[in-house]
Amino acid sequence: MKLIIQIPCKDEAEQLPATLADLPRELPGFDSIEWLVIDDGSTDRTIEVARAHGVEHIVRLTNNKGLASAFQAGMDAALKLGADVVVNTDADNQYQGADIAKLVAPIIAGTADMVIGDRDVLSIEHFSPLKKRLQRLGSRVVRAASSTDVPDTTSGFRAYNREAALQILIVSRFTYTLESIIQSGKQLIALDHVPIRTNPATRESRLFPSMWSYVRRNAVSIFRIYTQYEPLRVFLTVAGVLLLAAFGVWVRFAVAYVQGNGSGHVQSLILGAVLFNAGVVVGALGVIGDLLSAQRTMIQRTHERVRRIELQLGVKPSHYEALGEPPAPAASVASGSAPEHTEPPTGATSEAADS
Ligand SMILES: Nc1nc2c(ncn2[C@@H]2O[C@H](COP(=O)(O)OP(=O)(O)O)[C@@H](O)[C@H]2O)c(=O)[nH]1
Ligand SMILES: [Mg+2]
Repeated sequence: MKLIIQIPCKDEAEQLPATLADLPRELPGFDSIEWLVIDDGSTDRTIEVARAHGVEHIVRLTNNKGLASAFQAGMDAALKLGADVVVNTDADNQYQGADIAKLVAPIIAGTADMVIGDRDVLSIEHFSPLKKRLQRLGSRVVRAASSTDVPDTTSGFRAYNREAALQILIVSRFTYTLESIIQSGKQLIALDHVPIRTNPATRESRLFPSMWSYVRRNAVSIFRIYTQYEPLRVFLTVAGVLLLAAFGVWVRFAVAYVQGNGSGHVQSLILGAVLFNAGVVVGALGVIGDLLSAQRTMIQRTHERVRRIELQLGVKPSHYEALGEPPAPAASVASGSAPEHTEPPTGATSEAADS
């Protein structure tokens, strides 16, 4: 069994040494533990620092793609590097390396495909009371949307087995934490959570420069992801409200009409018609959304199978730099997570190897 611990990084040269020093190199149940840093267009010495501290694998995105894209690139690479279990942790030493044993335990026991570290948000000292309340509210919404019981939905400290890693396909560019939970709730991925500890904050969050941006981005993400997965429910609810309002206004007109004052309430008649039309249109959007959602499920299943085939074929990870290897030639780093040739272009590689 191989465990790969992946760390998405954007300009983390300062924090990375302490984070890496805390990571385990041996754990019961694993023959090997390797580290993978996904460098998301850092402009500092993140890569050199990672190398100097023993990171075996680097996925180097050419420019800043955002945490969700980096996470997805990391999962893809970890699978192709032969990981049986992938653990994701943050570069800022927020989580304690010793807790990785707790994270992987349910996976080794075969009782979960994906395990989320629960920080017990209420007990984190550097979170303001408002942030704690928002966290709890957000987590409640995600639990309802995903039909799961994950207490800490924005935790980045997680373990995935191969099946979970193969199935999860993040579309959102900004957050993977919420989408992966909602997706797991809808797919054949068994979720579990374990209590974990956190270290005092080493710096401010880079993902959320302010409380307002935290609320706005998470609220928008939850709404968009929920609508992607449950379009019929969302749109039909809105359509129901509009139709109900339309009938309410029409009843008002009908009462006035019966009382002989119909001409004084023509506005109600028109407003009712407008609301009715809007309700029908929104309902139709729900039906279209539902069809798209079914398409998405099909595409996702196809994608999962493509991944399995890629692994069998031995396709190499994209944007990948192994220890001691020269940087990948430009031609092979140009295309997102698209499959690549199993052999790097020979000319460029041998030239680089000679030098
Ligand atoms: N790939 C990628 N990772 C990022 C980016 N911004 C932050 N991160 C990483 O995401 C993790 C969490 O970031 P952090 O600033 O600690 O946010 P927090 O989770 O709110 O504390 C760290 O490992 C960061 O290096 C980014 O733009 N791209
Ligand atoms: Mg942090």
